Amino acid sequence: MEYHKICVIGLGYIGLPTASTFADRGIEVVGVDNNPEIITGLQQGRLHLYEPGLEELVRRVLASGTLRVSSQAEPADAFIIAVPTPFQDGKKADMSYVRSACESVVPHLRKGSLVVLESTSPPRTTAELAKPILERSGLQTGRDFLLAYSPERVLPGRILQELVENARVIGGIDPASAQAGADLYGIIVRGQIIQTDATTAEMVKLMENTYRDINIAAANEFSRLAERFGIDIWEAIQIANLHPRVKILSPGPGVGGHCISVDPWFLVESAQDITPLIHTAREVNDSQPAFVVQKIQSILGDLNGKTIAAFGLAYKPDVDDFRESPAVHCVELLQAAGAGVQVYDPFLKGNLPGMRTFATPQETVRSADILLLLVNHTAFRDYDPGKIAADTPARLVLDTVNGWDRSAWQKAGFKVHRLGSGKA
Ligand code: SAJ
Repeated sequence: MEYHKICVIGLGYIGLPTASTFADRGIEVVGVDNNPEIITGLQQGRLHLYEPGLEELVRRVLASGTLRVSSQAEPADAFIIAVPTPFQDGKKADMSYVRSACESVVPHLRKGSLVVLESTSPPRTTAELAKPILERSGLQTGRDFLLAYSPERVLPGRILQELVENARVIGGIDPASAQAGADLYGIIVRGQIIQTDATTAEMVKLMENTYRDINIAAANEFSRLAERFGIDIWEAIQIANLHPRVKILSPGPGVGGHCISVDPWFLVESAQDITPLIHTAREVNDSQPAFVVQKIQSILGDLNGKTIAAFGLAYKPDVDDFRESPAVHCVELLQAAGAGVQVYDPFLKGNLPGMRTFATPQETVRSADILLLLVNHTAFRDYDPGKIAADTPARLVLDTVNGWDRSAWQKAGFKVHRLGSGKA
């Protein structure tokens, strides 16, 4: 199938890079978002999110005219739906954005059009939610239009490369839809394109993120055991990973972001009775911030009146995304325990509600009792502990991500504690 015009619905972390990458191949792309601020900003060349290389790409395709942005969907050869699927209280997927995106396509659907859902969704969403809504157009799936599910699997921070290089799975509601999806993504993808059915593609995406969540939960539980048994988890994992069939991920203050900390719940919600492992892994990772707080209490005692200088609020290194961030959760728990927390994150523009943020590391460490490393941002790793020591009365460090060189900080006069290290 040939594609001359594509309509991408949702211009967030996935939709905007996807729309721009297609536009960069010379395809006419209309990017649609229902947030007027996003549309106005993009029309003026301003992006609402940070991703390496994206701003330059978006400006280029807007200037060349291959990408247009709009608040309304329009007829196209293919529609790509890339809207969020957050979870609501009670850990249930909020499918309202997917529902309204499908509804917005209905008036523009034509015979022969392809619709692809990219949003991470509970199993059977394409068949049981998207299909009936799209058929309100009077057209029938398979006979009149094509429908597929193709999960985005790109890593924030590497989105533009991974969009093109990663293997891409296309799950069709029928084989013709899978083939049409493969033709569409063949325009931009250099990695392998695998065709399957829609529900398998939905499961693949959820399994990948769930597998990672369970692996990190194991690492977090190992870090607790390491403290109990007086060993260093970072050393132990490094050694264990020399085994050719072992790849344990890293412990840390918890698992955040809008993907791994959310997606496993879609499986638990869909089949509560047969998912105890997935459920427990989520609970282990969600309880990790409380474990960090306990560790600080074991170092400082009562936190009332204590000042903590916390480094990092983002959900992971070198991103400007603070959603479901375990670092934010750690700070909130420390505040609830009576500590004053002074926070610094170079990726934060403006402020986050309830956080006392500072513009420089120097101001952040002033009057602190302890320095707490919560996110392994590259910029933090480059700190000179000698210079920091001159700006703070603190002589204690808790590193939750193994980001700071212990001996360098010790040389500068700090007593260094590390999450998962029970070694004296
Ligand atoms: N984390 C750890 N230990 C680790 C690795 C990560 O504690 O060893 C934490 C991070 O700090 C972060 C969270 O886990 O808080 C998630 O970070 P991540 O880098 O593992 O993943 P995401 O959420 O940024 O992106 C994931 C990716 N999925 C997989 O690697 C299987 C990405 O490919 C997906 O496209 C993305 O989810 C998504 O959109 O679903």
